Amino acid sequence: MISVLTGGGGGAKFIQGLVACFKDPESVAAIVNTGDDLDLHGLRISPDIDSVTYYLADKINFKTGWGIADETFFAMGALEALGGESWFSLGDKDLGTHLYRTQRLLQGATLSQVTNEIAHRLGITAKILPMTDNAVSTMLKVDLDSFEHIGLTGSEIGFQHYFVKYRCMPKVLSIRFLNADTAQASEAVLRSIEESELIILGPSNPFLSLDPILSIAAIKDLIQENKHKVLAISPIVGGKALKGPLSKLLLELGKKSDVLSVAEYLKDLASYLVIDEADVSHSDLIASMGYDLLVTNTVMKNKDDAMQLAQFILDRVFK
Ligand code: FO1
Repeated sequence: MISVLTGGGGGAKFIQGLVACFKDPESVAAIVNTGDDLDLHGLRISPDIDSVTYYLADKINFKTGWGIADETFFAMGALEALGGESWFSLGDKDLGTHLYRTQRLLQGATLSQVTNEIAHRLGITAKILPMTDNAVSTMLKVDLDSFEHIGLTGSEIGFQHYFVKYRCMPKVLSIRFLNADTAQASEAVLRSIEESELIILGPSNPFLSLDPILSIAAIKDLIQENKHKVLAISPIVGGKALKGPLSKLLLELGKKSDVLSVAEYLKDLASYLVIDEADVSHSDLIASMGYDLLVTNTVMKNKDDAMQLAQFILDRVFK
């Protein structure tokens, strides 16, 4: 059993490669960030769950890392023509997922149950586990003078407003996870961590994809108790994040945009760290933090790259 904590496109892409390395995909569990989730147009949208689902169903729009391939946006076009909110692009096929999830939640199903129903319907046997069935929201306190906006009063915005509406332009002052203190980790998540021979922190943004998951105390405690079997994959390569705001965020949070900052940040959680060949010069410093260091190509341009990275990890850890 292998559990992967994931958020964003990078983590989901890696999971597709990892699952492809197994003849029994049900031995892989994705523990997915739901801090990005939002209510929009009366629909409950869970972007990181959908990215993992679409990757594992081979339906993903590989170019963006979210949404469905060969998508159309007629519904959004019609909404826009009416002057409705259209900053968050929901494809016509993707809307089917949000309609189904919202309908099932209204009928009293949990997010875990709905996620499992959708995965099953799409022929996915790997486990896709929301970090919690409660609503936890990633909120960012930003410098209102650092970006163009109309009429924002408070300086705290939700993740999707930061990431999509304002295109990560706001200067981030701090991040918090609303309701994390009362949210319950799903039993399936805790069980999967306990039963796993290896727990992987995916190549995801530590602050925006991993921290929401770890903001649930029971999960963070269990990860730290099992640190000896935790492996992290650096989301930074050669001082840059392959996608998303991680580099900018590191600088705004007073850190350097390099693999050392990530290694420092994760050192109480993981015993292994996988870094890219581009960062091999940092090996000694990282090893001095106590990591068992693995160096390989971590840039996943396609599914084969993701499979190679996953197989490299499996070969080294289960040697
Ligand atoms: N990301 C964007 O940059 N622009 C969008 O319009 C957008 C729409 C969208 C719709 C559904 C969905 O599941 C994801 C979507 N994303 C979009 C990505 C989303 O912001 C994710 O949270 C990121 O992948 C980071 O986790």
